[in-house]
Amino acid sequence: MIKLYVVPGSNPSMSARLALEHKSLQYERVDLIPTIHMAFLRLAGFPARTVPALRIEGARVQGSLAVVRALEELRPEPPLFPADPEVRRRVEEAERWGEAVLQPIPRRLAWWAIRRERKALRSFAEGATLHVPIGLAVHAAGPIIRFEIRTHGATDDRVQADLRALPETLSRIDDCIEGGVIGGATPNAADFQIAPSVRLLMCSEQLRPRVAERPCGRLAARLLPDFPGHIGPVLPPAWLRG
Ligand SMILES: N[C@@H](CCC(=O)N[C@@H](CS)C(=O)NCC(=O)O)C(=O)O
Repeated sequence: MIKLYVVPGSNPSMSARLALEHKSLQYERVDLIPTIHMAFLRLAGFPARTVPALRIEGARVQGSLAVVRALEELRPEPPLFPADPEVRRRVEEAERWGEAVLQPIPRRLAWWAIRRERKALRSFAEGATLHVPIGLAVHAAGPIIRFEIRTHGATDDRVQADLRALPETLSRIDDCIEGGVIGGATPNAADFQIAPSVRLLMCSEQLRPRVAERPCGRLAARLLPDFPGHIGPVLPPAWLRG
């Protein structure tokens, strides 16, 4: 049995889920509480502390890029990468950018926002099985939120800089769609890496109107119609000007 360890609202966890579904692989999803998940994964024998983490035929695989490649090896059809080497190179380049540059942006934004609006945490847990009453988890989440903010460097300055660069970031994704690297009829590994991050941005009611009608917003909504999570208007309006 394949087991996928995730954290609710985690964008790379969603990348792994999309890849498993693309391959029509049966799997058990284990929802973990953020921060606690790090100790849990170590106890479960994983070498690192991040989700997504996958147990597959006795092996342990961690990191969204590695998970996708393990699934491709396990079940080559339908593929997650194009057969043409040049097209594949472009897909892998977009996927790497999605993982290294794009992925941390909505993660920082979400933790920054959750600190100001605790009920957002509850909204991300919708549909997850956490084995603790959600009201209690949210009530006791102060230390978790502070830890996650430190871990991911979700400072005011950083979030403001992310927002200033957002038009450029979204344009880069729209260019990938325009160039046919992502957004095709059959999604590839770069679609699955990038779409969850765009969709997580769209959980912010202030950012959603800036994203939803763009090609990247439409792609994210198509691939992830049911992504949970709602962040209210916590961003200072001055950060959104420009
Ligand atoms: N870029 C990696 C990182 C994944 C990552 O940072 N996951 C977060 C949850 S969204 C996590 O587990 N954070 C704990 C930590 O950074 O120690 C990937 O794509 O798998």
